[in-house]
Amino acid sequence: MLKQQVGIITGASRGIGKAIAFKMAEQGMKLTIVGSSQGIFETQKELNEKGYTEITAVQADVSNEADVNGFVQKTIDTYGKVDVLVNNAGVGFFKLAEETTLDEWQHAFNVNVQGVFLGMKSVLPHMKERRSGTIITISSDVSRYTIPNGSAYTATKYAVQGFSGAVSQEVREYGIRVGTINPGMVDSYFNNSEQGLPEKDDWLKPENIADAVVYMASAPKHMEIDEIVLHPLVQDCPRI
Ligand code: NJP
Repeated sequence: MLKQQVGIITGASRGIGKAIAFKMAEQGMKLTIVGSSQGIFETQKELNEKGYTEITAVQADVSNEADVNGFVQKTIDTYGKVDVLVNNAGVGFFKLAEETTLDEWQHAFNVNVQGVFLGMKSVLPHMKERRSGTIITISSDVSRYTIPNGSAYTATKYAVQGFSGAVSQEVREYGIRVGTINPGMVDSYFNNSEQGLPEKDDWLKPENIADAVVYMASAPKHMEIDEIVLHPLVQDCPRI
């Protein structure tokens, strides 16, 4: 189903985005992978070593409009189209509201919200012209309910959820699907953590989120999956 399709994955240097890149490459997709650090070229090398050669790596900042337009155009120039955009790049930190600095607040909104806006804004004219496309944003369980000590991060994910829902209503007549994947605790490098720490043994794995992305992207064309919510069993959270 996804074979020969073209995808863009942001935040693929590590963690969830890297797992998504591997799962999509396994499906036979051609990919542009994006990260803000040189780490993105390491992901490309690892994919190439597995035999996945149609991988373009771009070091770019998702909150910068020229960067985003650059990697979208590069994808179209290289592979001729964009079928799937995965807005995965994100930053998280957990602090009381009054201890959050303006710089931290703005950085979180720039990456988590503006990055998603710019990605969608850049691919939508192309997808509308082709009357086809799927946009998947890795949001969060805290886009639907609040937690203490994470107000700024929570606010970004509520914004992403609202934005994605409204865009979905704007573009469905063009055959474009827009959905979110809302995970709970995932064992990645998120929030300056390390991946693979023993205390995170029971958490979701990046591959679990990647499987959900593949499922959403490969749904039949007439079907839109608005949202997938996933939690590790050990995480006690409200039903919504
Ligand atoms: O985090 P991490 P995750 N431009 O830190 C990239 C959401 N989520 O995989 O700077 C471009 O391992 C960064 O690239 P680089 C979360 O909100 C997670 O867990 O090159 N890229 C790296 O590849 C986020 O939206 C949990 O290292 C930028 C990647 O983003 C998504 O899952 C729970 C960038 C971050 O990798 C992936 O996060 C939840 C920029 N300006 C939601 N800034 C969880 N892990 O528990 C960062 O509910 N990146």
